[in-house]
Amino acid sequence: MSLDNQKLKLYYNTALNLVMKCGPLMREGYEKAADNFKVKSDFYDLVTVYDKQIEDILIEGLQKEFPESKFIGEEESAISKREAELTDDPTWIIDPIDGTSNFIHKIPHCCISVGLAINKELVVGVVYNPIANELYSAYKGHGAYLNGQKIHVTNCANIRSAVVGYEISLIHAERVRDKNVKRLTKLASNSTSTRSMGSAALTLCYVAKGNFDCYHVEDLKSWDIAGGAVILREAGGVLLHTKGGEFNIMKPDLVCAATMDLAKDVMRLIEEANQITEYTIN
Ligand code: 2AM
Ligand code: CA
Repeated sequence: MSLDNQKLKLYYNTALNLVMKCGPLMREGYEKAADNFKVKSDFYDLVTVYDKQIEDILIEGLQKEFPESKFIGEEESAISKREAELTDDPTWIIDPIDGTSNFIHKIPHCCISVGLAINKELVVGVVYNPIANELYSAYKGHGAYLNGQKIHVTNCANIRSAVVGYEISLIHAERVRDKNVKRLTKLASNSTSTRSMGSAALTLCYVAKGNFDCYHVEDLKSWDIAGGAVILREAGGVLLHTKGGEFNIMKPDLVCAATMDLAKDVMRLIEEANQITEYTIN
């Protein structure tokens, strides 16, 4: 299927408008969430209610405008328990609330993330943090924007002068704890600063607009990454598979960086971390 620019722009504008339409609902959930802290089941249910409502609005709106669409969404996948499959059809990859823990705890760093893949290529990305009023957007070949202003990655080419993003909370999962502790230790010891923001989509945008210089994450899902991946690339960033090969949105283990030299530094440190057999914490 060949994709003309006008159609691409229509996909982009429609996604932008729909995502912005969900802003008030997400803000409402953000304000309410803390009131429900004490009751654990409610607290989870509440998040699910907002996640589900936002995803429904997005899917309904996109389906209506583009009946040819397929969808991969965090909520839809949780309900259907089907392993998501990416085909050549236009496929919207949706995370209705990324940064869930931030959302619940009133840390104003959470967002709605939407990516569009056509012929398995990511071509549109919209990431919206309605709490901080930050709307990141991009479509293939047209640059990346924050609230309408063009954004670009830094020119950082060396890990020693880099600000690195890393998800500390992934250490929670025992299966991947050892690898994450080693990699975090290596990257944090060799860079200027390391930050853990709790939203993969927004961290990709932070690299895109030059707050961070690089980010490495594994074991996440397509919807955590899709929207931010387009924004990062359109802002001039490098996006690779952790081992240096081509990035795959359906198994999005990634290194992203402002420059290829920096990406190589990150991959070298990951490799060194993988070789660690013993370490001492003192
Ligand atoms: P979420 O907020 O939608 O759960 C940091 O926590 C990042 O990793 C977030 O983008 C978060 O997405 C994602 N993530 C995915 N699975 C996770 C998990 N099991 N534990 C913590 N974060 C997870
Ligand atoms: Ca997510």
